[in-house]
Amino acid sequence: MSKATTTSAFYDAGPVRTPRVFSGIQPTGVLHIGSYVGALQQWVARQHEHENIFCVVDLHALTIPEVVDPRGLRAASRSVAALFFAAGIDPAANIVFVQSQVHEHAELAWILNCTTPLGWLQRMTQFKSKAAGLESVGTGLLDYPVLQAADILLYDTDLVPVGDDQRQHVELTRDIAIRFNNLFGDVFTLPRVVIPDLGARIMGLDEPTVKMSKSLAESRSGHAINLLDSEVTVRKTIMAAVTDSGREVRFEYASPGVLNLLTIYQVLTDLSKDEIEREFEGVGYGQLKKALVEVVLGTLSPIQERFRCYMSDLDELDAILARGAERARSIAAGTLHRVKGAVGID
Ligand code: ATP
Ligand code: LTN
Repeated sequence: MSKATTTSAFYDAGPVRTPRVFSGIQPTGVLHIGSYVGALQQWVARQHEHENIFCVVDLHALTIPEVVDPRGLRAASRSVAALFFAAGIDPAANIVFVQSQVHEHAELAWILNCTTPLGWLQRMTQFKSKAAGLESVGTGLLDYPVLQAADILLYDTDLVPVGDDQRQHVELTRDIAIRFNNLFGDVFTLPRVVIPDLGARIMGLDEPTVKMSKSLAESRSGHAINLLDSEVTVRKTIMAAVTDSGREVRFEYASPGVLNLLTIYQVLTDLSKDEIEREFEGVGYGQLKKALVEVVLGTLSPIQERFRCYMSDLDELDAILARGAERARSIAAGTLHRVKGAVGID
């Protein structure tokens, strides 16, 4: 498989046209601080520099039936969209929509299914880990990355800002696009993955060797800090975070638990490693945790306030998403037309 070029200095896609950014998050539960620093925060930071399309990927969420129920899914889609805006995504400057409202995604996924070798999907680490232990594996779980490729390719996307766990899916998207272009002509723009230098893989606070994830947070109370957690929960979760038996706060040689806390602290404060080490010189992990509680609360509290505001007017929220879907459709329809022409079904 080809390697997607990773861009960590966020937007240097070249002078030809304003780079287009596409990314998405599944409505499978409340977002945590990992998805915030790995994805959402970088979207917000660069939102006015580029043309951005941000999507609540509810069709992807259907691959995890135990997480969702019909009423729950509808509510979760709204709530994730409200969190995008609460985190600072400007609805006037960006296209934000719910995936199922633009049918072109499912249609393109089908066409791409027909050119994507099964072996490419069977090799995906996310598929292997999510399928492990399941009695019955839905076809959707295997096909998940093809739908993700359709999301990205429909918009002639240049850059896909995601956390480290999604790197493989964006590389696969490139491979799917290259294969399609080889078969049918130059139809798709090749996207590049954008992974933040810092915070691309926030680990579980209860188990710092596994990635913080929404699915694990469902069953483990000390695993994640959710963006909607109360002050009491945030304090309890951080103070109980796994560290080690040492006490010196240093980045070098830090155990995974301490490094994770330091990374969250660094990414939320924007301080340098030296500044952080000086701040905690001689005071031990307890002080680091207390300071982290304050920094996290300082980040979450304005987000929670704006979230409540968006959720208090669901008609307005739905109207923003409907406008987003309409704008998305106008781009997606053009690409799908091109694809259909290329394969001979126009
Ligand atoms: P699930 O457990 O349901 O698979 P998740 O916790 O992995 O969910 P997603 O909603 O799938 O989270 O991810 C949304 C975005 O956040 C993606 O770009 C993903 O790469 C990023 N992300 C998720 N978890 C982390 C993490 N622990 N650290 C950094 N980025 C993350
Ligand atoms: N698989 C991604 C969510 C996702 C996505 C996308 C991300 C679906 N479609 C397109 C970027 C671009 C995840 O975070 N689990």
